[in-house]
Amino acid sequence: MWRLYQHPLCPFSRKVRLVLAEKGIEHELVRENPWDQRDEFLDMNPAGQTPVMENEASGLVLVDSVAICEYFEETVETAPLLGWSSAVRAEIRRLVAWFDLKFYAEVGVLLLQEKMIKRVVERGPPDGQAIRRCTRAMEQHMDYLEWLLDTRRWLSGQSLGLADLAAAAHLSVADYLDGIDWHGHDAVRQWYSAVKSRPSFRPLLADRMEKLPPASHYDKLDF
Ligand SMILES: N[C@@H](CCC(=O)N[C@@H](CS)C(=O)NCC(=O)O)C(=O)O
Repeated sequence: MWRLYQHPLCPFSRKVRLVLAEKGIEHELVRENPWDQRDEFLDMNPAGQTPVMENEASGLVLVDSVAICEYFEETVETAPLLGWSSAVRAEIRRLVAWFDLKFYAEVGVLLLQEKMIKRVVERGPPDGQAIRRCTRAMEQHMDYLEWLLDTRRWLSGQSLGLADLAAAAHLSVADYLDGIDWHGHDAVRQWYSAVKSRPSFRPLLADRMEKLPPASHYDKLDF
């Protein structure tokens, strides 16, 4: 049995949860607050970041969401998520990196810092300037997604792939924290609603962070 050390509002953990669910890999969730820096957790991942996966039987430990997703893509044939050609795989990897690096740095980490860490851990007020910066960046990312989805059914082409799961995982955290203005982004809304309707997404919509309820539309399929 696999164990996934994860945080409910960690987009990288959410991406891995979606991959595991799409591929039907049995696992147990273990709640980890990265800011606690537990010794046992640092022993598995000295970087102190979620997600981490551990196989109880073999003792194998996998660290980093990209490494974890690619491990399961290589070892489990069900529901291939990386595409059928080198060109498609390159495009999927580009988009996964876009969300994991660019979106997270410009939007995700700021929202988490201002709306989760400050409220739940540090008990301080959010910084208005940081929120405004993040709102502007979010608008640009939504425009870019809208442009991509103008010509594509899914982000990397005609079928759902890892790019969709990565993007939806990151957006779902921003949406939980009420960081997305959906007005004027109908193509993105339609695409997100399609990902949101998948059985793999349901556990994420049911997940709650204590002392931090989600935006009221967060778990609605029609939002
Ligand atoms: N490249 C890593 C990034 C993971 C990451 O940044 N996780 C965040 C939580 S969403 C974390 O643990 N932050 C705590 C820290 O960086 O100290 C991955 O893809 O897994």
